[in-house]
Amino acid sequence: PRNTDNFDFSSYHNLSEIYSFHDMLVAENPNLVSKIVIGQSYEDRPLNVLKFSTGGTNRPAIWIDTGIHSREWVTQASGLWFAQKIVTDFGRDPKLTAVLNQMDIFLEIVTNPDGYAFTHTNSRMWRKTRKPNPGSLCVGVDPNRNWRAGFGGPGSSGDPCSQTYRGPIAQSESEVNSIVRFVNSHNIKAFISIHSYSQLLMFPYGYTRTPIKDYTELDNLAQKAVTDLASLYGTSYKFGSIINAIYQASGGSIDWAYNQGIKYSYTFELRDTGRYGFLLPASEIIPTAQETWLALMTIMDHTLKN
Ligand code: ING
Ligand code: ZN
Repeated sequence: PRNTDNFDFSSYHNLSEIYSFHDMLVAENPNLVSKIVIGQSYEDRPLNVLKFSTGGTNRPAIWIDTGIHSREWVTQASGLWFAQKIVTDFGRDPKLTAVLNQMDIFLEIVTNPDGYAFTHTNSRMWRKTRKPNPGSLCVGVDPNRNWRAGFGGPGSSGDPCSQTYRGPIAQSESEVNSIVRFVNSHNIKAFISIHSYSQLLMFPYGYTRTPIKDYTELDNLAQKAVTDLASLYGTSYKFGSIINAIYQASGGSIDWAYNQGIKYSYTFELRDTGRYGFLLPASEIIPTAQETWLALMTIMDHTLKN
């Protein structure tokens, strides 16, 4: 497609198609959208972040990432749909317009581009980064065990061949460290990281059973968000802290974000509950993105008002 109106959101796209989409969206909406390259991946691909902003300097902002695990294709596909939704709803939807009148939204659609390219060319089920591990034939680090939040603890592995290999040190992965540097130099109020699958909305912690200070507020907001999500197609989500809702996991991004002082730190597991798993049919992309958007709006609206 030569413009985003002809972009097919109901099918899965490769990396070059997604990167062209970024540039088309910026070209078509220069007063709202810009592209920031926050770093380079291990294989030297740009780490692109879309910035949606109506002006100001260092405004309070919402961070959303999709595709940190490359095989979770419905997440990158939903990220594309969110990007288009923001430009079409700005000035029309009062809630989103209110958010953008005071806050910026940062959206990293392909958070693990090397892995994503590899899922198209070599191995559909690739999850990790593509950095070689010295002394091992196994490649890659789990970019959601690599953050400095309980790094090295239970629910992560020291084995380079494991799907949850944490890496040699916290933030060893460029894909992770680039976000760390970006977030630390911006005014982020909500940090939302999107995975699939399992239909869950979770908040910190994953590395410890100690409840967060804001447990009640985040639990109540999660409940409201999943209720709003279900209002569209009846999709049922569970919610709770990571360690209670799914399993213990150390070195995860939202635990790090919360400990940096970003109160509204959430992670989604999108459709489905296992029938198709990571291989979700493309016919479910748009409904998944639409219902997820309702939950995102609930979180963004609450962030704006608090
Ligand atoms: N699930 C997440 C994982 O990294 C998760 C669950 C989210 C753990 C946030 C810790 C923090 O294991 C998938 N499907 O990747
Ligand atoms: Zn994941």
